[in-house]
Amino acid sequence: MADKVKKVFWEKLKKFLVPASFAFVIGILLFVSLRIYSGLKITAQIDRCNSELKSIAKKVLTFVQTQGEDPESWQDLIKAGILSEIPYDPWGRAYELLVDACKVVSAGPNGKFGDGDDIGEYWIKDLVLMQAYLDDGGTYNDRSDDLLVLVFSKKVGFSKDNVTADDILQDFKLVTKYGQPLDIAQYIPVDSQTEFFIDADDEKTLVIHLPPNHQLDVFKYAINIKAPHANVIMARDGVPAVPSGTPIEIESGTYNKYANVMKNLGVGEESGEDSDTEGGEVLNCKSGTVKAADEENSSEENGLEGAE
Ligand SMILES: [Ca+2]
Ligand SMILES: [Ca+2]
Repeated sequence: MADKVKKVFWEKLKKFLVPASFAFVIGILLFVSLRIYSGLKITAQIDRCNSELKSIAKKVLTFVQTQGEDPESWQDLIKAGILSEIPYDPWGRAYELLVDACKVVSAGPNGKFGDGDDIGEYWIKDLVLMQAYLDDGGTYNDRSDDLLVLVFSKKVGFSKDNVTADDILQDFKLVTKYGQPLDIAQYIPVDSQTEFFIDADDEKTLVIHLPPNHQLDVFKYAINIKAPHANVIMARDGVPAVPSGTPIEIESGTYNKYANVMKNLGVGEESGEDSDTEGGEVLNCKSGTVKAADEENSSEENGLEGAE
């Protein structure tokens, strides 16, 4: 009798257990395949995001090359006919244009900017010295107003406070066209009064007022300057300057682009024409103040003497 009861019990249990475990297994399979599916989906979205970013970065570079300046927003690219609309990432959020970093960024799968899953692409990655030239500052026979003008591939910043022009100059390597290194101190003697500023129009151009006893012009067309090392000059996004493989020739000439600016710094005042020309702005690196070049001729305020 007891056996019969047992048998019936087992029969009933089996009837329950078989479909239950079947459903359980199906459930697990479903769960695993959903996870795989969403993982694959995210991977595909990331791949798409990466390839979109590459194509957008190329378009921004086209803008920079054709317009000669960085775009300020997507609207600039739309106006220029390079983009038809604001680009969106695979998660439906607008890509961001980080102009200082020369980078296009997606907030990534989590939708938040500034963390590890962001995806980005530079249109200009490295900070490289593009051009270097001597500007005679407006007075041909006077070395005291001579300038060394350095044009970089992207906006520059500085990695430490109270950087002096001497720090910057010592960060360069001078070599002859034939590759022989030169002692920079011999040609640009250290002078703590040396002033420098970033051209506020493009923020990529660094202008160094050379000490009056510099010898750089002796070389005329026979000297190269190598891109700086990482310790002082950096790109605005904190990417350190990388030494360029290609030395850049210093052009020697009678550029007067900065004569107006130097006049405002109290240098070379007796030089020729009174320039009320394009009043660019001067960013004084030490005080961090921006000053309109045609504001006034007050050389005391804008800190030539604040150099030490
Ligand atoms: Ca993110
Ligand atoms: Ca001069």
